[in-house]
Amino acid sequence: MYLNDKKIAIYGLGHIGLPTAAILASNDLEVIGADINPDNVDKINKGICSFKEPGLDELVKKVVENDKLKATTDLEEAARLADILIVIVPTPIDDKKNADLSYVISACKSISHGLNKGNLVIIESTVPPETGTNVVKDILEESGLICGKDFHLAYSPERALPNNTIYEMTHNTRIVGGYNQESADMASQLYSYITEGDIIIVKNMTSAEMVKLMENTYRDVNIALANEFALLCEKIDVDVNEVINSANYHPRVNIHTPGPGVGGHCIPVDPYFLIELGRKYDVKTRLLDASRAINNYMPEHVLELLLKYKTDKEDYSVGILGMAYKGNVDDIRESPSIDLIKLLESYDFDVYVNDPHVSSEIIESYDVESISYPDALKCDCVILMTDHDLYKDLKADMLPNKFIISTRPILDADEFRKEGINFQAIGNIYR
Ligand code: SAJ
Repeated sequence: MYLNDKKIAIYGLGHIGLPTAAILASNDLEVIGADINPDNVDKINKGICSFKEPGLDELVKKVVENDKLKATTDLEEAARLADILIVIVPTPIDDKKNADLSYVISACKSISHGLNKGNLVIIESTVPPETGTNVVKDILEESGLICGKDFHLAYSPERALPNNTIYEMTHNTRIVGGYNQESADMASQLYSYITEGDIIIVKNMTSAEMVKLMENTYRDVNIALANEFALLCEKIDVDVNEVINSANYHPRVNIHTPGPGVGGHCIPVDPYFLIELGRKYDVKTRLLDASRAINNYMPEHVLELLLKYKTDKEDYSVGILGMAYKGNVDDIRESPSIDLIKLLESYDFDVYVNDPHVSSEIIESYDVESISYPDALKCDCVILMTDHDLYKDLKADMLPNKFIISTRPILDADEFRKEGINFQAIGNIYR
């Protein structure tokens, strides 16, 4: 195995980079974690993980204690020392909804200053198609080395669900696309070392970049379809989740779940990379545009339900259950709750937010008051935005003001309605 005695540098020690570094280090490989955030680097070198991910704390602590993982802010030194260099930095979108490649470019520039002959560079960050061939390759060749000859370059997208990252990283299929066959073979050898899943080598790097974007865009489009079904079901005597669950018994139907919008740093972001590709090559992305518009509208729809079914009471209070973008995570990136909070600013409601996974400091940085779960339930209107496990035990007698808007299918509407609760839900309106 060519990996023996090879050093691996991981650029970006976030939700994917840190688990990747820890898993590689736990396979007896020497790993250098390179990150621009000194606090993050200090914490990791003390064996501390700065975000919640089951099993990761223990893994990081173990590999740091065994001297298999060491973090640094010296990105160029990491490149000089490493044989294999993996870039796993964020690729957000800018205010024009275009990919912001600044982190990828910055990491690659650091790498090019320390690149050595025989090195293998792998990009894992989600990027627009052709980034590897049109952006990364040129930056790395600023080292004076020739791609495909002096060093190797490949692309392999991460696929890991938060809260299950370690298992998925060591079991899911990996897609690999190389600048050339040798690059692809070297990258697939590395991944076969850490995952029991299959390694699928596709035609080239651009193909692998496209696979990732298609996976997440598939989800965004199908969530938009579920949301549009919900909007239709609100006009008739139907519970959208009952009919979706029933339709999904069809062996070839997999309708997703309606919700208050699409959050996270992947699913609502990645489709814009394909929309950008469409603009670049003058291809109309009608479905992708429409799906993004539907999902972006859903927080507004939650507000419409509030305005339609609220009472005219003075000093009306709204208690939002959940700041995180989805259940049982502490991540608020692109969260629909943030969109709803911004929409509520135009009204004179007293807005409170409860979230057992998100700190009060973070919640209150959005100019709302963080509140306990019991106190949130005392608000004139309670809005369930995030499907945290904590909220699944909510009962009718816990709602003194008898009005709730549920955006997630974790409560039984009939149970609440027979107790006289004004229970309004996305896709299931109570008349
Ligand atoms: N959502 C719905 N209805 C659904 C499914 C999701 O409204 O049927 C909402 C969720 O509430 C959330 C958003 O969509 O707000 C996205 O949730 P998600 O579970 O579909 O996906 P993420 O954001 O957790 O996606 C992660 C990503 N990986 C990482 O964040 C490290 C993504 O790249 C993966 O493809 C995805 O997990 C996965 O499913 O593996």
